[in-house]
Amino acid sequence: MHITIPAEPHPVTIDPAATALMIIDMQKDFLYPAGFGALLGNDVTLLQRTIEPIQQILTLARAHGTLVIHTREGHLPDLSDCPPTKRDRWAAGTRIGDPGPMGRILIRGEAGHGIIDELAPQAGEIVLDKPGKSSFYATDLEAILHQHGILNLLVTGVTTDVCCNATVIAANDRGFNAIVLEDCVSSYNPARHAATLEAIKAQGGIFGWVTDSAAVQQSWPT
Ligand code: C5J
Repeated sequence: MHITIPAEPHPVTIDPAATALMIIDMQKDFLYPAGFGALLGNDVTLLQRTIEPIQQILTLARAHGTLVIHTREGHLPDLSDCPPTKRDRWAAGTRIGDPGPMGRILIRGEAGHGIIDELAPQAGEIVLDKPGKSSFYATDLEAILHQHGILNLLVTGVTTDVCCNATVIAANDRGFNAIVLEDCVSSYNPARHAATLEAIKAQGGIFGWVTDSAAVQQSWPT
């Protein structure tokens, strides 16, 4: 059975059974006022507006047995999976692995690396640790999606312009349909958020589609 979701640049027709919900990097360090993102001077309330619509889509996915994949950006404590180029461009005190307000910055197992309480994964849901911005880089994501017969990704999370965008572009190159829910993604910078969504849906959907949580909820089979 297929459904058609209103979207830009045009409606997208998908099989819900071949669709996964991706919740990208909804981590305490990015979203909580006591986290690393806030320490850098970012307004985390811009990101927090995604929490409620993602909760709604997550509830829908759980009710229908849709594959849910939570990702976390982070590195091993010894930084062996962190290229020096990714670390050294930042000022001391704000680099990956430096002590931050919620533990070592972007290090697996630290408090700030964890997924926010509001979207805590349930047993059986995939939690994918990724050392890069793209969810496909140095992870088993592509194999997992093929294993579950997934062709379509509902993309949610943060940030629109960085890890969501990198994942959408990589998904498109690998033959997956990326459908971004605009109220479920956000950036510390509204202009970059808007520009990224514009680029994704440009040229007839060069990287994918843009829709919102209401359109998905109304289209999903009951
Ligand atoms: C960033 C992300 N912005 N999850 N990470 O460094 O978008």
